[in-house]
Amino acid sequence: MIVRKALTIAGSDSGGGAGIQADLKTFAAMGVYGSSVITAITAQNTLGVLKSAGISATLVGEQLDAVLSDIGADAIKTGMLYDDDIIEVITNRLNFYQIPSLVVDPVMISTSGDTLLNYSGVNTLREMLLPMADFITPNIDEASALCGFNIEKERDLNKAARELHHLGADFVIITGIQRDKQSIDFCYDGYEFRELKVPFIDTLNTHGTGCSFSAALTACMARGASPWSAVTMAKQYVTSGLRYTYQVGKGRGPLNHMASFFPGNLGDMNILETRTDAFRDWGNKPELNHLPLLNVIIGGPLCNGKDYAELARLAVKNGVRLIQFREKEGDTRELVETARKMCSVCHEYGALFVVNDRVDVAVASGADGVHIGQDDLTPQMARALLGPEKIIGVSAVNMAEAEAAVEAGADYLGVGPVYPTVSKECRVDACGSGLLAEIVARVNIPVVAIGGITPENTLPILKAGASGVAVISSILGAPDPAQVLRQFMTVLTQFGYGS
Ligand code: TZP
Ligand code: MG
Repeated sequence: MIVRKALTIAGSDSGGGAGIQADLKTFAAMGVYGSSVITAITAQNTLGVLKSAGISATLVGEQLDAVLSDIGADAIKTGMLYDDDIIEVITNRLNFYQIPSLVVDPVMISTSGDTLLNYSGVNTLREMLLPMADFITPNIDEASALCGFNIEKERDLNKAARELHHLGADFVIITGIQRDKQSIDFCYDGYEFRELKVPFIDTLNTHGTGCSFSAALTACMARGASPWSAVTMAKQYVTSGLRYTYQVGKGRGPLNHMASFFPGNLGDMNILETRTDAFRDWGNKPELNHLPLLNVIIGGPLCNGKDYAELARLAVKNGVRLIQFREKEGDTRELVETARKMCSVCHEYGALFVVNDRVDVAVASGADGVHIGQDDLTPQMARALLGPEKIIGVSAVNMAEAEAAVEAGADYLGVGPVYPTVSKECRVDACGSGLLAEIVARVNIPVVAIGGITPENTLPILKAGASGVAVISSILGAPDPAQVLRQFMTVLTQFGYGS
């Protein structure tokens, strides 16, 4: 199980839109495990902060020890820190635990005008915490306070970003700039300045935007993203949240932290990408183990009149580790029914079961994944729909398609037709083992060869480096399929199957 972990050190917002609550929601939506160290409690709602009180610095330190000595964190963010005593404890602890990535959101004053960090806290933050920061995400006012001069003109942004970098933050993001109907974050990584722009979303419900941005950035860093792509993804996350905000309370409501899931409009590229990214490489994805793999594809005219679940049983009993259900005709309900039975047979024997083309049938039958082609849903769409724990196989006929599929998040490739086939009208001629070998050398996921494969012609394919073969007619069209299955297994065993 690969689950990355993020920790937020911040204040509690009883209204749930900002602070610790926003951070934890954001971590969850971005697919990382979230923990929290509370520095202050605010009595707060969408109208403002009614009262706040700091937690004792000792107890803040104890919370940090509790989390970091056990759970750990791949990235940490700080938000409302309340006072200088708390900042001191935090910097001491963070020095001790050596966290890979630290995002400092130098929260000072709430949008409603309430003080969230005491006066001497600003100096302590600048002197102690800033030098440790991998990122700092101030708005214009906070950047001005830290730099000691007012940012008034565009060119002051450069100066401020340089100054914050000089003070020790590796990557500076001055947030919340509004110009020409665009929302702009001004970024500086010590090498170049870039403006990150998205269309300005005109909504009053912006409570928690800053917290959520820095939390999303932290989540992306915890997942191992590069700094620039982490900033881009974080901006995308907040933009979707603002586009699908809803009214909570009588004042400025929060962005919709769960926009990727609810209302979850996957037609929105922002949401699609946020959700796909959140699911990428995460969770208990079933492994294509026992390589090289014999992948039997069940469905189509050769199966007419036969019981698909029994065909699957025959295959998995003879050592097949991956069954694909490929049926181009039929009612959806019947397909789901058949898929469920096949799936349960496969699982009984520890084999994997994927469905061709139909992501809906795969979800409804509890399949381990889908196998999709170039005309089907994109791999990103499939990932967004299936979640993190499923296998996505993609068909490719050339290098460009193979590389694009890997980039799009495929878990394995089906490459072919390697030999001439009658089971499918293919877009290209048989490619032989040459192209197969080139693709295998270029991509870092398993490649399964397909098209006209028999026990007799399997050896060159395995020698070309394929992780397995996918077969229809030489097995389903044989008078004695079990015998052909055994012949395949003999060849695969020579190539390490079962050892
Ligand atoms: N994709 C490329 S070739 C092919 C598919 C689905 C058909 C493979 O079937 P057979 O009968 O094993 O050649
Ligand atoms: Mg297809």
